[in-house]
Amino acid sequence: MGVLAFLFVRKRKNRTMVTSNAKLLAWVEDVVQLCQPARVHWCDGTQEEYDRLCNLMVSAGTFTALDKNLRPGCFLARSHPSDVARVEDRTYICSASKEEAGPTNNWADPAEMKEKLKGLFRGCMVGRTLYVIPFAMGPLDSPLCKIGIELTDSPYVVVNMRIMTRMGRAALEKLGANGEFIPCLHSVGAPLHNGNHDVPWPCEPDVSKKHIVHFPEELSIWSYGSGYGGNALLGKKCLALRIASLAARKEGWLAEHMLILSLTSPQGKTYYLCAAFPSACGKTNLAMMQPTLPGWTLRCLGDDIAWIRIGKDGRLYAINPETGFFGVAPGTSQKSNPNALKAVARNTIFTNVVLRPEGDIWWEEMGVPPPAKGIDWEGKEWFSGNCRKGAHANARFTAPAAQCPVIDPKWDNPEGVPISAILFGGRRPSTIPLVNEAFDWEHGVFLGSAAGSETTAAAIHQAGVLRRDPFAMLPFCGYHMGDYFAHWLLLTQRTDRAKLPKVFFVNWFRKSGDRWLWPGFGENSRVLKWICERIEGTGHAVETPIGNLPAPGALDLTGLDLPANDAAELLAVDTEGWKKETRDIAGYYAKFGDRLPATLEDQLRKLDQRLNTAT
Ligand code: GTP
Ligand code: SPV
Ligand code: MN
Repeated sequence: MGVLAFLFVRKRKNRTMVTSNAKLLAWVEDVVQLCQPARVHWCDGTQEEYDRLCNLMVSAGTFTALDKNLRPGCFLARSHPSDVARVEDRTYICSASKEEAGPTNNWADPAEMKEKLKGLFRGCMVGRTLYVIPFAMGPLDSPLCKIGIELTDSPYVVVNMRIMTRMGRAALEKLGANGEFIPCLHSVGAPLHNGNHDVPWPCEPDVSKKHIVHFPEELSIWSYGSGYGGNALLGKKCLALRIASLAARKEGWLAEHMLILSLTSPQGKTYYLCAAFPSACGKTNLAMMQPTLPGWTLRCLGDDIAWIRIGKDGRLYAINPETGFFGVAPGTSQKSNPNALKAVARNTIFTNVVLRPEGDIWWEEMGVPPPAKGIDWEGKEWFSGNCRKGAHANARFTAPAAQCPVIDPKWDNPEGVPISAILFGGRRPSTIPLVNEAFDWEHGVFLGSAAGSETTAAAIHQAGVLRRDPFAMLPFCGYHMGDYFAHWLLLTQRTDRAKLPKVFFVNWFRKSGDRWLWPGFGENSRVLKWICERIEGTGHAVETPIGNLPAPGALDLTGLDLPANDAAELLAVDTEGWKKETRDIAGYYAKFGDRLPATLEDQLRKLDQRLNTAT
């Protein structure tokens, strides 16, 4: 027997000990044949394994261990400059027909794409270890829990997945001998041929070769060429949003790009809220915000993804399928998000931030002075006053959710929490008011479908351009967006409409020139208070052509130094701006053709009429 064949038998033996799931064993075998890794490692999810992989990455130069006193258990990674954010242009939904993927997704013929991917994956793990990562999205005993298996050649992915998901032996046990799993194949696309030295951040630097591909028919994911964030941590956007949205449509639930929070009033009543804002538009910040209004307590249940189903009582219940935060670092400060700062005090992985000489980290608008001299995200010497930014705009931290000081006691409740309000939002420097309540469910779905936002650094594209980002799901919906709207509208038939949450649209990002009109962050508690009062039926509103806005004096601005003109502008109906908005929405809706639900067309027509009667 040759050495290789011998190794193989040993490995196979090892594998049968780990699981008896024949489908999983066969798939791993196929991937080993295709990708030709040097070794296979089945992840058990233990602390010991995590520590070993972190140390391995320190030796390889991928990780820098931070100072044990300043940041215990923390590491810094610097990615390749070509690999710093999600690649939306390289992300595909390969449904049987282009029509099913719809006008908002990149599509390619599934058979052709599979062939292309096989070409890319052939031999792509030479010289590397293939890690088998069993993981669960959602509490293991939740009715919504889904099992995924990620096969990756990146130890960085393994340790991040351990923070972000319920990873390891328990997930494999839940899968059992005959359970179903979502196959998630990932490679950084950088084989290590004979004696090639590894680099700190292996990836495929040619962006045109990166591929993030979803196959809706077989519910599988293939990701090639990137090691960063949502491109590589496949439980997150690929599984928990794109693939889950397909499952949700079929099974009658919702997979959403939403935070989940609880808010308790001074009277002791608790409300659960979900909010969908596009990437880098404030979910993590709102999810763990410190209310400035006395007597109000906010707790965090999730900061990025919510899976929502109809409970036995007919209300909507949300769970957070993740167990960690992959949050935007720049801008996180004691003032903006003190709870995030506490969450990243230990056991956290920082990617693309500044390294301080004393072994701590720094980023722009951290609220502490920069180091006189440090190392920037590209590994170059960097000094304060440098015109270059030290941290990448999409630099992130990966931190365990349980470390958030305001984590809600119900955050990993298998049944989830009953939702009283859903918020939509985005970065809108003009026109869109601070807060607007939908008249009813259909109007709420209309507001969500028409949501727009200025683009951010979370994806590789031009930042700061206004684009429609319906339900903050533009890059994350696994099927035709028109059908997705219809799925939302259908909820009135699946449950009693009186049990559905109230819907609001918020905008923290109004500007006057370069200045924010609204202070945001903890002060957003004032808006949440009004929302709770509306849920209770006590808050006052005025009916306007665009929705219900806070009546004069209804928004609690006590103690806030907000100029009266700014307050008025934040809550005014900008009729001309909205007329422009309706024209823009009409143009956007035209993309969906006859898959646009008539209800939404009707909503747009009625809005137009209301605006025209108002003047
Ligand atoms: P993803 O993780 O990409 O989905 O982003 P996110 O929606 O969680 O966004 P996050 O909370 O990380 O905020 C991103 C950026 O928006 C940061 O730079 C914040 O400082 C800024 N931001 C968040 N909330 C507010 C706010 O209320 N007002 C203003 N002006 N900026 C905010
Ligand atoms: C987002 O872009 O919405 C994120 C970061 O939450 S990533 O995980 O990279 O998708
Ligand atoms: Mn996100």
